[in-house]
Amino acid sequence: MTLRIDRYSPLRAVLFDVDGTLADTERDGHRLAFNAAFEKLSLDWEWDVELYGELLAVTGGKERIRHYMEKYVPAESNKAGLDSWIASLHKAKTRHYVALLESGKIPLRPGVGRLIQHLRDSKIKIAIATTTTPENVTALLKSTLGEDSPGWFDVIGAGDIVPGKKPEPDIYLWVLERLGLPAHQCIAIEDSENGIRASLAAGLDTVVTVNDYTRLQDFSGARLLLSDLGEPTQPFTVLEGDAHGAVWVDADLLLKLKD
Ligand code: XBP
Ligand code: MG
Repeated sequence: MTLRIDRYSPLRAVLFDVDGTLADTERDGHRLAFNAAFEKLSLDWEWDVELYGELLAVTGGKERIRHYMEKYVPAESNKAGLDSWIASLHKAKTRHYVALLESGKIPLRPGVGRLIQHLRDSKIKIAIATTTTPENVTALLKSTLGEDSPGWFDVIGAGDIVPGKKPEPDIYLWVLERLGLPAHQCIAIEDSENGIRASLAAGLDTVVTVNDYTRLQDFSGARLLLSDLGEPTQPFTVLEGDAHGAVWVDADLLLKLKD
């Protein structure tokens, strides 16, 4: 089917979350980078897979470090200059994380590259709405989709540019404003409860693709809950909702979800 996208189309942009949605970046990406930064600063902290899953309740790396300190090393969390200490620890973490991405070890999740290309071909805008640091987004896109791929996105909203990180809707509202589009002409793709709370609060229909850290979370309000975005050779599994007989996500399916 040839899609006719004009200013009245019910679907003019797709807003992608990053961590857990574009790629499985948390367990073998961010977590390892945090641990490498701790080691570099001679801290005897180690975030194992299970503890990291618990810490993911707090979005944003700096916020996550502060939360960990308050809960597990409270004496340390009272020290003077804590904000700048956390900021420099987090800078080291970002350096490790970007190096890890540049080594090409973290691939996109199934269907992500295909859907991004298809939306571009269909003249549907694409955007990013994430709590992660901007350098991380650029490094992930370049290492998976190519050097010029950050330029494919009409808007990239990332990191500390808004006051409230997810589950606050701020980053989605920021991206919508820059796209110049109302929420009802857009759709969000998320992987976590904090993420969908943010997107729904911004008024966005939301498709969720779960991962190992998020599959048991509460996704009430999702238009569709899927294992992943699916590929023609690797169909998705529908966990909740009506996929209208589709086995991979494309613009046709996303448009049907807007009816
Ligand atoms: C997920 C996050 C991020 C990363 C860490 O965000 O909570 O904070 O875990 O990134 P999303 P930073 O799913 O919205 O992309 O350390 O750069 O904050
Ligand atoms: Mg996410």
